[in-house]
Amino acid sequence: MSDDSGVPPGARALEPEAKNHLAAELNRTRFAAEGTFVVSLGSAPGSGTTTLLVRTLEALKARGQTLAVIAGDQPATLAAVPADVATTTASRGLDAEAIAQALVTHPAPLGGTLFIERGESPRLDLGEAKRVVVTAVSESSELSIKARDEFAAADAVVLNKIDLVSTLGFDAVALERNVRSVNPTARVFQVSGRTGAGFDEWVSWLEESRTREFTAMASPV
Ligand SMILES: Nc1nc2c(ncn2[C@@H]2O[C@H](COP(=O)(O)OP(=O)(O)OP(=O)(O)O)[C@@H](O)[C@H]2O)c(=O)[nH]1
Ligand SMILES: [Mg+2]
Repeated sequence: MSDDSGVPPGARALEPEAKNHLAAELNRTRFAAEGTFVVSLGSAPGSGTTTLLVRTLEALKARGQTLAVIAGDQPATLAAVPADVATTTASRGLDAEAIAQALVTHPAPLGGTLFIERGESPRLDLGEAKRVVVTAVSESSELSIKARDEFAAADAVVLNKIDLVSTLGFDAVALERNVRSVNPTARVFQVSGRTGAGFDEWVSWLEESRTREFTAMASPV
């Protein structure tokens, strides 16, 4: 069948959302086949994400993991991560296809963990296993309308710079309550990328999630 344009419906260009969905599914299939656990980190500028990521990489490296990073438009991250962690930037807007393109030249570590630093990129499915939102006590405990979607879609929320909580008088209870109002199930971690406080719990969650992901891959229901 064709409409007035004479173009069969199946031959039309996909809407960007559908196109991203397809690319994300392809990424997911690839990650499952290669046993790569993929975590994306979204955050507002200055949340301490680079510091958090570097410390997280060091902790996972010490636990014997193979790691890689795709930094969206975050060149500072490339300079900061340990030299033996493979890093690259995504060539254009951070969507699922950009991730697939980055993986052509920088394959994800087989059986390892790949972090994607999303920054403030729009909330798109990249094919990741876990979506994490990083916020900091230097920001507001109220969630902006824009941020609400991000928090609602997160598997975990990391409240960073917890070493400054009393200095800045930040209300961590209010933040957690606000997160819960849009997302009752997300894990919430309070950490300091500077001092390492809270890292045991956060890094253990990453490891446990990775193990669960592989177990789920090995025995699909
Ligand atoms: N007190 C404290 N400061 C931190 C912590 N983490 C990062 N910082 C400081 O916060 C500033 C920003 O840190 P980055 O790690 O570059 O943060 P970012 O979110 O990657 O920043 P951009 O990529 O520039 O948006 C730096 O001055 C860090 O030293 C923390 O846990 N506690
Ligand atoms: Mg950064």
